[in-house]
Amino acid sequence: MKEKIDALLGEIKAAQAETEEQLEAYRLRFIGTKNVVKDLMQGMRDVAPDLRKEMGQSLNTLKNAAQDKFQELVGDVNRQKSADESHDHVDLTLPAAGTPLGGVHPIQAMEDQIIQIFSRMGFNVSDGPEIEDDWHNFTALNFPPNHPAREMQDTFFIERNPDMVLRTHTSNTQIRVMEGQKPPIRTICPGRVYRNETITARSHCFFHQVEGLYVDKGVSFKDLKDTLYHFAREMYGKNTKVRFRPSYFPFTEPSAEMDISCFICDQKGCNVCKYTGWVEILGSGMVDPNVLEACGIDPDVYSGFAFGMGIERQAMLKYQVNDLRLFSENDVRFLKQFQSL
Ligand code: 2NM
Repeated sequence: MKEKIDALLGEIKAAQAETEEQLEAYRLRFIGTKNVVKDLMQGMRDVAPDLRKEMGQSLNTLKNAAQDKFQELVGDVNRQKSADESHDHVDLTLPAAGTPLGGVHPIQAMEDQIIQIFSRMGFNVSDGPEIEDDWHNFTALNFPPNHPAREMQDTFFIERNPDMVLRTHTSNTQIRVMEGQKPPIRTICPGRVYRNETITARSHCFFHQVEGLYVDKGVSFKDLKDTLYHFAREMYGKNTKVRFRPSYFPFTEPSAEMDISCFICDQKGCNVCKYTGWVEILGSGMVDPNVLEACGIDPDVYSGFAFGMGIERQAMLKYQVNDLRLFSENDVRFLKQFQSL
């Protein structure tokens, strides 16, 4: 009897079940109505009386071991079953879900396109600081000491140093280029600029600009018109017409604003051109001799033209966006519409 009990204990210890069938086989052998432990209990009658107590305790241990193991195997089989079931939901024949891709921001796409067009005409790209001193943002650009643009309402000043401002245009970079390089200079300066304005659908406290500068011997107003006419046709199509209107900037003389024929309605009249057939896209002019001189370039030898355009303004026209704030709020419902750019 003792050997049989030991053998069954060993068998219980080694028992495993992965399937319901294996579990049922174990149950029938050790737990069911006609199980092997019960068989041994029947045999107790033939055990010598002085050994009965010991055998009885061994049989109890065997019975408990059989039941504990059964609980363990039930747990194993259930875990296996739920693992199998969760795999049933995976359809391995389905195509992969695909990784969501970002897109280029419309302002960046517009800026890239402008840079491309001027690169092909021999312009390089220059970069400069957004926190600038008074000299590079105003004085070297021929702003008189009391010019309204220098006022608090228009310009953000750095509190700890009233000589420093957030640049109000990227012309600061053109000044730095002229101070540091000898003509011929052909460069464009894209970047963020700041104006102290109330945020509305039509104005923001920051926006983006591309400014351009060409300085060499004999640069004329004709060069300005040719260059900007070419830009307009590259950007807005071969049939684009342009017109120049006299204007005023402290840093250019003469100055002109350029309109293009409305690319939305082809000059038939629409909302975008306010039924005039024309839309303004940039300001320009011949660099004032005072500006060249301030940068150490002799205005008797060299001349230049410059221009500046707002990127948001052009993006609003091109994509008919009616609220400037959309460009800086990063709402994916807005940005997703430009994913193909
Ligand atoms: C504009 C319009 C006209 C301009 C002038 C200069 C510099 F530095 F050469 F004087 N940079 N950019 C300029 C000229 C900018 O923006 C509407």
